[in-house]
Amino acid sequence: MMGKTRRAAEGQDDEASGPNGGARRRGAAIMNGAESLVRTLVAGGIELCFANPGTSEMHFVAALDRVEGMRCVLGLFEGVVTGAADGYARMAEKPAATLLHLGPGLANGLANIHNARKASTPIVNIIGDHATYHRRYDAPLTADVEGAARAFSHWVKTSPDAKSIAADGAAAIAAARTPPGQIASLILPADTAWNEGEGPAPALPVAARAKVLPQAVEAAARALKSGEPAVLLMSGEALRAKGSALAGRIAAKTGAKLLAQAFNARVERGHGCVAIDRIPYPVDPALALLAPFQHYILVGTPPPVAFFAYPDKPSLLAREGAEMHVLARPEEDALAALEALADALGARATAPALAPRIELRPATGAPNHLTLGASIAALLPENAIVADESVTIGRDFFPPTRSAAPHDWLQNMGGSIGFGLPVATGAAIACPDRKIVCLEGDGSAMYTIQALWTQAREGLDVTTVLLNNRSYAILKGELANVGAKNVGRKALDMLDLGRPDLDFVGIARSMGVPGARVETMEEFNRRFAEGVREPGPYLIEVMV
Ligand SMILES: Cc1ncc(C[n+]2csc(CCOP(=O)(O)OP(=O)(O)O)c2C)c(N)n1
Repeated sequence: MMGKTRRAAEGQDDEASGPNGGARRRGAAIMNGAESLVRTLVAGGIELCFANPGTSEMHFVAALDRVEGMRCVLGLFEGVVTGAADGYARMAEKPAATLLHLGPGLANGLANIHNARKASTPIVNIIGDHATYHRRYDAPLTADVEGAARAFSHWVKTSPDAKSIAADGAAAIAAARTPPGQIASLILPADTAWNEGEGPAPALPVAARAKVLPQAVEAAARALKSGEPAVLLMSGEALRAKGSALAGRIAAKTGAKLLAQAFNARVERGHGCVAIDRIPYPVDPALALLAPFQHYILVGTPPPVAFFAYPDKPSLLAREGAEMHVLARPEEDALAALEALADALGARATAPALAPRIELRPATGAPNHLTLGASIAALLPENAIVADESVTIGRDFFPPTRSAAPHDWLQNMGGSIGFGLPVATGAAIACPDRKIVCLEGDGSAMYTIQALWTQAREGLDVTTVLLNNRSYAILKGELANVGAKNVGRKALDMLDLGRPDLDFVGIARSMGVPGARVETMEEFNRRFAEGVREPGPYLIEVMV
């Protein structure tokens, strides 16, 4: 340190870096890196930041008050923050930002980042880190943030200094918006935030979805005209109303079956829409359903794969020798591809089969997978958004809701539970004029139950149907499916949520969300109708 102060040795002797860590220059108001970044986000169309901040993000938080146009929503656990960003972007059709606290904050949020990534949801993660010169000392919160982010992101960068952060922010937004939607993780060291920045950077252009090659359309048309059994397997944009209407025309013209993957990011459905069944989650029914098909026209999705491997069962669900024809890859323009395919088949004017508008009656008696499905179908309000983490009980909800009032159905494509409540929260912020119905397993709920607090604080219009079966029911089935032998008390205890029983009405109340427990379908119908009629968050605990 000879001849140099400690501050100079640490690279802090910059006139823009004040003793209180704030950017300043004698006589002139300047903008620090954090504010440059927030303004860049707003310029790039990001209006929402889901946050759980810490010391290293304080300059970003402070900048929020100086910048118009950025709403910031607090989540009390990072899994709520990242899941809400997923739900928001699915419905707003543009990314939100998250604000996460160093490696551990990111780690807490990664499971729902994983789910968003599998759903091709765009998110811009801003992850605070120690000041660049502080990292070498291995202070308590030091971790390999880039390493952790890389495993779950399409784009990762540590912004090296305050002069770079705005341009890096613009690059992160462009990366997130790259079709079909990506995870961009921008790491913001504390001194990058507090030193003098360059001011905001303008938004970068984003490539539109690429058009598919004519050969892809021709091959699909040939397969559909072959007379051999064919299925259009769809995901992504193809499951929105425009896509399914086109697919419906193609199916009506050619006799092809329409199917969606078992789990999908967003399906527009209900009466008046083309109804598209999903591949079942259990392997045997999936194999049985798919056994007849020789040709798969893949629209924005890979070939069908079993969720898990099981002894003596195949990983791939299509029959052996089935032919795969990629009409559109996930990042390509599936709607234009379906239009071109409809034209090639002369199907543009063929009337699709639409889910009929029929009188649906709420069920009575004991709550179970069938009665709940019937009541939800009958009582779902028009234009609702369903965030579905109903796990085993909800496996049969899809068919009866085919003729429900038109709605969007959001599912977990990443399989990491703790998804439903945060996604419902984000969707409610994206669509304040729509009712959100969250179908939630009790086991899954306990991962990110704090989302209820955010719903209460923000006054969000979410009715949660909490399916309380006091168990990880799905895993009881899986125990048998994987061939586990000599299952005893210790194993079964790992799948049981009793002792003590959870009281979800009490939990919800403690976080500002009113609720009611129901034991019969008659009570459910009354409470559900109430929940969807009244604005604001509400929870119905269904004992099943
Ligand atoms: C992050 C994560 N941890 C564990 C699991 C394994 N898992 C899958 S479903 C499940 C239980 C779900 O329980 P619940 O929501 O009550 O639905 P149920 O099975 O009772 O229908 C568990 C623990 C998982 N998928 N993701």
